[in-house]
Amino acid sequence: MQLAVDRTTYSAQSPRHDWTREEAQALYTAPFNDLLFAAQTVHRRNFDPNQVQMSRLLSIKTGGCAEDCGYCSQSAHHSTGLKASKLMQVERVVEEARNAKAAGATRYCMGAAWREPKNRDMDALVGMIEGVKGLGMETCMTLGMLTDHDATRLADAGLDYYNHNIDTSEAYYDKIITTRTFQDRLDTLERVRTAGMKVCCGGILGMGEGQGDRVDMLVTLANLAEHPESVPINLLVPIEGTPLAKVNKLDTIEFVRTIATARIMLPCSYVRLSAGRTEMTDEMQALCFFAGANSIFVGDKLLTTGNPGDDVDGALFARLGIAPMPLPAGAGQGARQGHDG
Ligand code: SAM
Ligand code: DTB
Ligand code: SF4
Repeated sequence: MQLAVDRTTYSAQSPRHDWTREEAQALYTAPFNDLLFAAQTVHRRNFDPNQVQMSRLLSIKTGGCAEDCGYCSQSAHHSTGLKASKLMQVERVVEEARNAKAAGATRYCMGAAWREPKNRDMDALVGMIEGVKGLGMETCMTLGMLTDHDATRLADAGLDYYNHNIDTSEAYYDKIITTRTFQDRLDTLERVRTAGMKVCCGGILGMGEGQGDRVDMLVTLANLAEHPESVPINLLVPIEGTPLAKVNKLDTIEFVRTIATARIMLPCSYVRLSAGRTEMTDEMQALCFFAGANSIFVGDKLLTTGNPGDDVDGALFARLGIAPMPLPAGAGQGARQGHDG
């Protein structure tokens, strides 16, 4: 029987970087069962389908951000009632990472509410990277825009991943953020690559965007010169006091379609079911894992909002027969290990 999803579209052995909008749209809108079958087929070719990678987040610098991202609790442009705080001490960050490791996380992601890091913060950031790596965990940071110099310093300190999301389509970007451009995001992503770090880049669904915006975002990600190793797909967590607080909820099936289409277009990337899991049923998450999501944030807190927590996730994993993914051999050694630069 002929599947509505053309086999040739998803059977390529190596990742493609020449996706057209039409091809991506055809996948996204295919009959749901065909799309999920194709996504699960691609998933099994590249990953253990019953393992999920676990990352843990920490907000190392909270609130008071100069950017005006319409979804964010941490923007100084919105009155969300969030208390701003200074950059955390290195020792406290390493202590938190130690607890996360004990609870099973293999990657530690440190986020700062900055437009970009300042020079005076770089020594502390380097100390955090070195301290967390010393525990044998992979490291990730998300600090806003980077200069070439910042990117090189972070890579030299051994930072494994840099998270920098494009968040939505280029066309919808200025409906959500006006203090920077889509191109600014792409420029930082290129600096991260040039410095030799792995890229974590995805977006947020449910911000009032259309289906075409979700498809276009995936086309941008898939047509980057190298696919991001990690692709976080967040479901908007509505925050009181932000412009997006009252936006209509996204249809669950649209969310799962986006995950499945991402899995097919970015076949070797980890697709992370990121923010918004506290609002998802177990069944929705199960569908997302079937569609190819194979990474989550663990612990009871993301940056400023809640997350299911280890007990709830442990119960879900047990029901689904999913196991935490161990660190691959040699991982957590840093982008520049054994490198002169
Ligand atoms: N300031 C840095 C930046 O914007 O790149 C790093 C921190 S920022 C909070 C990291 C990402 O979190 C954003 O790009 C966005 O994708 C996600 N995020 C922030 N608030 C969110 C919300 N309310 N719901 C879902 N995702 C959110
Ligand atoms: C990403 O894509 N999602 C994470 C991480 N990268 C930094 C952040 C989610 C934040 C959710 C809202 C909050 O907790 O403030
Ligand atoms: Fe600042 Fe990042 Fe929040 Fe935007 S998403 S307001 S840049 S912390």
